Amino acid sequence: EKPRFPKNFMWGASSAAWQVEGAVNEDGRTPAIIDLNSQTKKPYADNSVAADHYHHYLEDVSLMAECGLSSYRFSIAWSRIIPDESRRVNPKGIEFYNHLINALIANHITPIVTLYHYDMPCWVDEKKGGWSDRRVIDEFEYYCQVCFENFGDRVKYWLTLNEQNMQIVYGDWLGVSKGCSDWFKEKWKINHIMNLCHAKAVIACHRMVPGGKIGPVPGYVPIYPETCNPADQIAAMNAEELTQKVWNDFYVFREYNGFIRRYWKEYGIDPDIRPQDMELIQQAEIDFIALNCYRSNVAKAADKDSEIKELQLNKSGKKGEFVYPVYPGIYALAPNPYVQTNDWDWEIDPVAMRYMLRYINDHYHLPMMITENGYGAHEEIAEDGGVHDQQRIHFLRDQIFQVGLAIEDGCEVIAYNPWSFTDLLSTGNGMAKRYGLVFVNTTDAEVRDLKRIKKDSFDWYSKFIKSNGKA
Ligand code: BGP
Repeated sequence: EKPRFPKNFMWGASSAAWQVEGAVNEDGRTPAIIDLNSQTKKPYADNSVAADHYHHYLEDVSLMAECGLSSYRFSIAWSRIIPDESRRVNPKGIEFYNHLINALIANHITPIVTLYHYDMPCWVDEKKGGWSDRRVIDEFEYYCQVCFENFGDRVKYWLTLNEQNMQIVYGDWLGVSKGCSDWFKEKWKINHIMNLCHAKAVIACHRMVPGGKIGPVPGYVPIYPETCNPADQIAAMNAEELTQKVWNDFYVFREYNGFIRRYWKEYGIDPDIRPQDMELIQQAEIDFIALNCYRSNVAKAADKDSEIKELQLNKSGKKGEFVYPVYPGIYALAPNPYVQTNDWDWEIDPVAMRYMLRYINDHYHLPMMITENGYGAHEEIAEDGGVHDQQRIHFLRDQIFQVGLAIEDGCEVIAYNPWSFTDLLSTGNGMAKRYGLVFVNTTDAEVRDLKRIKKDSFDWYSKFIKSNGKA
């Protein structure tokens, strides 16, 4: 017996501006910090073209309609809207997103819009000090207001900062720690500034968007204890706190939890929290939690006198490169012998999806939407001209099944938006790690014809959606 999904459940797909749009120097967009990372440039990727969605958006939206999507989660590029410190609004930037939003709505696809997905404008960084300077808060608030004013008549679902927790946990990976000399301490200062940005966006949305709903987008990785040794359970709880619970508690309860306050004290790394900050944060009541979930982790106890080892992501797509970190006295991560992994050592664990939804529901009692979930793979066009991504079909089917079980468990889930609709740049492997339901014919080294080819997963998802999960 297949689980049932609510009638108005949104079946969608997901993307982010810098990973899909390309056209980085067109129509007044100015550079973003992420453009400068080596991982976004040749030979790793070519973000100046990416999937060229900027020029193919109409074709992409008609493919979404053909697939039967009822939602599309994408992000707005801040530097397309506000290209420099004069704060002038770029009409061409507004126009692009207006056209995209209108095309979606004309096709009965609900837009779900991320305000910030890793593309801090260079001007904010250079002229305002970037994430480590409180001046970013006003700039971000202003940018959000411009978005709400221009798109809030049609966009009702808004997301604040994509994976704020992961931006802090993987500071150097996503460019946030650029220029910091003591990341162990400074990450909490930056995190507090990000929290204030999140709060400003939530408050402005409620003030400016009639019927608007807004929430954060944590990246969630369930953490299982390696054994039933109580010490491993505590280590798993520490890992849960330091990679996600600190953020989720903050968004929902609007204060820093006891764990993090004690942690800051112990290491002498308290961030600068001013009394009016907490007053502001108190007003930022979120409407839902959006969740990105791809995999799970295992934690075990780490001796106080063991050696510290930093986590290293697998950047090659050859199995076995992921380095499990050790944080003495706090936790260490370990492989999971019970689940398979993909070529980047990411655990393939559908039950993680049910675990996440149950966990978030039990702790926070809020509606949830899934804004990312997907299978990254090396892919190419087969001899018959198709792209046969059976593994992605299995992945999505198993994950969605667990979403259904979580709904039966009593979780309120309103949308499922897998990553990604078309192929787009991965954060570290460009087009070498593809996630799309639609293949985009290009590679990192060479821009090809950018033709869109429906993968087998597109047809499967389409049939599945059209039966609202009963197929
Ligand atoms: C999420 C990010 C996305 C995306 C995805 C896949 O954390 O929000 O931007 O890229 O992960 O990760 P990757 O591209 O590294 O495979």
